[in-house]
Amino acid sequence: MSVDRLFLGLDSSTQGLKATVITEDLTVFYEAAVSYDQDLPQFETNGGVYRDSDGQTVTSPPLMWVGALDLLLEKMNDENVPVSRIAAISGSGQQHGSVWLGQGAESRLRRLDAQTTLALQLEGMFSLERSPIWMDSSTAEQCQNLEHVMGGAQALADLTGSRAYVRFTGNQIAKIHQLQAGVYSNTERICLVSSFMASLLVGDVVPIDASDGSGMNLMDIWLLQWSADALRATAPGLEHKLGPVVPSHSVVGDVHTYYVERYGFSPDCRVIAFSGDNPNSLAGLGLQALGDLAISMGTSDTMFASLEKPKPSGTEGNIFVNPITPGAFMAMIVRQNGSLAREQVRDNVSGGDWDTFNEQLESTPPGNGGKIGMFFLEPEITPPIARTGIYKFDAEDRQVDHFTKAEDVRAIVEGQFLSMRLHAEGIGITPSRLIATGGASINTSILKVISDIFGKNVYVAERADSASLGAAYRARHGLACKEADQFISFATLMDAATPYSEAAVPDRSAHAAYEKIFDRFRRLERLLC
Ligand code: ADP
Ligand code: XUL
Repeated sequence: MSVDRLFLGLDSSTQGLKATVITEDLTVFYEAAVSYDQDLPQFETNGGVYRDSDGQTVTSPPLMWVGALDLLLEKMNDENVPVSRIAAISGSGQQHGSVWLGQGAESRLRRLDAQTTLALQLEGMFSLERSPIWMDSSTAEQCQNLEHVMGGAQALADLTGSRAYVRFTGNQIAKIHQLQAGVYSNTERICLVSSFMASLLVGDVVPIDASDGSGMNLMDIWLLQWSADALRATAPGLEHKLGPVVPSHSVVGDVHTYYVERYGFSPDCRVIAFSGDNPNSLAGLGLQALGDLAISMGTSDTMFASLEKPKPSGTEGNIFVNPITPGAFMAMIVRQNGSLAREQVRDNVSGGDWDTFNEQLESTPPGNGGKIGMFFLEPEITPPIARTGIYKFDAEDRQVDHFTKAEDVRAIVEGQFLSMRLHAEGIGITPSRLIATGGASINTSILKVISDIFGKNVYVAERADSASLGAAYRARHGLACKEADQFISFATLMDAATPYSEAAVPDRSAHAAYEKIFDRFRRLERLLC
């Protein structure tokens, strides 16, 4: 009865947990979402996170992620989703975040009881009640040390795909080992957000996949295994706490009886290794053609592309193992000041309304009359800027205090995507077309600016949630590989996926306006680094 089978993709992101269910022919059957701030208010997060007063430490409670899974599955039951037909599940996690499981956690996971909620059963299981997440920038010291021990930033990048990054899990682990030695020694296992969510479903600690594992500064991206040197430079006994690395298409187990008895899942429902949200977005967009550059505008803004022969940079960007094509890679650039920074400007000058924001954007000329703005409301990843601030320059490069409201709107959007273009070029990405995804990709006024800045067409997928959709595709793909007992090309399965539609085309004179200010932008940005 293969026509009746369904596949579930989850996305455990910064602000919430999403689900996308697809049919065998890749049609979206059902979607749902849980918002941490709204649906789990008892955790008192803001945008899903806690920001410490030091301006650097950013964490989230893993018990909230656990609670969100039950809420989402209850919703699916309430809305009569035929979960018994779900043949496989995969998922995305916000990258780099770590979940610290205390002694006895593995046996607690194995003993899950369908009579009561996950949160009630797993409370107290964590050796760290607040997990460091990707927005954390408190590990500069550990990064310096890792690069030093590994022979410099370029040597570390050549091995792990990235120079040392403050958000990368290995550096977060080193910090906890140094500052909270008791926590470290009481920790039975360390998961990524992705492998943790998969572990909840299987009822056992499951392996980290090679693609999300590339975001830790710990894995040899060529051999797809932990680097003994990087582990040693990070913390003692780490290999055992991390467990093995597996290819992204691996089956990591079947759903635990908890889900069979409580929600009606089939006991044969397989769980395919979860991965990072950006790798899964690449899968969701079916991004394999050279020259296709994805721009994902979720909480962070990211840019990524598939590539075969990467040259990791000791200064910027990240190389990850490709989640869908064995032997291939993906290049990525991340801007922390993405949607949340745009939202802050929208709230300050557009009355909190995207339509007003768009009217203001469209009322100003491309290039903003020479005015350039850089909004670092949070410490920035690309370019690396630790101190927050808003910098505004007039057409003569003089720093000024004020723009008009409409100029502010144009300045933030232009500043964000001029910087993206600059750094994409920095890691050798020259796109022939752009594919936009993530929450802000429904905003065509923003897409128009992006198209003009790059001078390329912008396309959008039918669904903005490419991370949960990509996870559903990977569930389908992982099961197909398992059933064939060999690797099957992802592309052959994707034939049925909906192609992109054109959302913006560049205007020649607007593009020329950006060409004119590009070098100025580069120079001004460099002054701030
Ligand atoms: P994540 O997966 O990181 O939680 P999403 O991909 O769901 O994030 O994107 C959420 C973001 O989308 C919100 O923070 C919001 O700023 C942005 N967004 C939603 N609608 C619009 C819009 N019309 N214009 C611009 N941005 C939008
Ligand atoms: C990627 C990164 C962010 C998170 C957001 O390196 O830090 O895009 O994955 O969920």
